[in-house]
Amino acid sequence: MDASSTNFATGSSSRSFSFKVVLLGEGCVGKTSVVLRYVEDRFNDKHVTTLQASFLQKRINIAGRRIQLAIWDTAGQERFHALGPIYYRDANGAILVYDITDKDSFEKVKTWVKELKKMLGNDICLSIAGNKTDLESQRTVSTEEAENYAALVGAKHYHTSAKLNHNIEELFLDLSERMVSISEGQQRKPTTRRNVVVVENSDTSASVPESNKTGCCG
Ligand code: G3D
Ligand code: MG
Repeated sequence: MDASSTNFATGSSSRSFSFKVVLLGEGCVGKTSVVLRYVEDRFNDKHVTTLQASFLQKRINIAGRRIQLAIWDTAGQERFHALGPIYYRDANGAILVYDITDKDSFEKVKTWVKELKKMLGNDICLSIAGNKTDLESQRTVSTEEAENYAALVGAKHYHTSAKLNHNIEELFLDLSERMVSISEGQQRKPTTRRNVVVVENSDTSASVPESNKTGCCG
């Protein structure tokens, strides 16, 4: 399913947005944990994944705007270097996760940034998450280096701990705000508008269930 084309109804005169967000990064850095913490507020539960990839949905409101996030998590293909463009195709935002105790995982973030910029240009909003801050004493990636790199490539950098629920909400909120800004900018220039679905009507019946749900990309 192309998550970014999900359509849903809005209430009153508010505007609605539907965004696809992908999680990228080396295996074991905590991608699944970050998503599960954000969407379901759980940690270290066994997550049922599909053969391909799965996404969880989350609805939020920002300043009167209703936003539906389809947050895509891998099924572990990154461990076999088998994560192809079909996964991040049409994404409005990407969260590149590394483990602050694992320097290689930070280098992998750089590889993903290059790949995304090459394939999707500058339209995609990027966030970089240095995860596992509860393991600060084992840190091998310096904060300065990570933040400088993020600034260089136009990404926002967050330090997170899925375990302690630190900065997870802030990470997604900031990304959502930036995706809305880009989308609203694009609406003023219709010719450059990409894959964001914006619905503006007065129908209050929602075509997508309020509850979070999983799905597979098929
Ligand atoms: P992935 O989806 O990137 O492969 P996972 O990563 O979410 O499966 O997490 C990999 C391991 O890191 C898991 O431990 C998980 O509990 C742990 N982890 C995730 N986030 C954090 C965090 O913020 N702090 C700490 N200390 N650990 C974290 P296991 O033991 O199940 O392999
Ligand atoms: Mg995972």
